[in-house]
Amino acid sequence: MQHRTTLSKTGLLACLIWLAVAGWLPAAIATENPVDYDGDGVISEEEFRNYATRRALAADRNGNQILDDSEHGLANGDVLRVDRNRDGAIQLGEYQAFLMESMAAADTNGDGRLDAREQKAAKF
Ligand SMILES: [Ca+2]
Ligand SMILES: [Ca+2]
Ligand SMILES: [Ca+2]
Repeated sequence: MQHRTTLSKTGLLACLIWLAVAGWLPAAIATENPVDYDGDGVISEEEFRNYATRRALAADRNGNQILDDSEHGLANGDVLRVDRNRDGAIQLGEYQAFLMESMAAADTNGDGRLDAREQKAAKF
């Protein structure tokens, strides 16, 4: 019995450490809803813009302000659409605009915010 208690305490501790190490660091990306920053269940345009900025910056792993094929992960057809200035490169601003488009598309009632129903429909 004594042994069992020790084991479960160790297990709990290991679990907590795992959460701290594996769960805490990527929490900004891996939380249930990384877009709804204030947690009120609605994604405002500002929250989505912040999210788009963070996504673009995080994607630019070499920090050259341009997203190459390995960084943006877009299909060829999408690259042509997202590359608005047709310079063959995806600038961070172009990627943000692309993400903002996905919000506009998800905002089916056009009120500039994504409510729970719209988030669910768009799988945000
Ligand atoms: Ca919110
Ligand atoms: Ca880059
Ligand atoms: Ca471009």
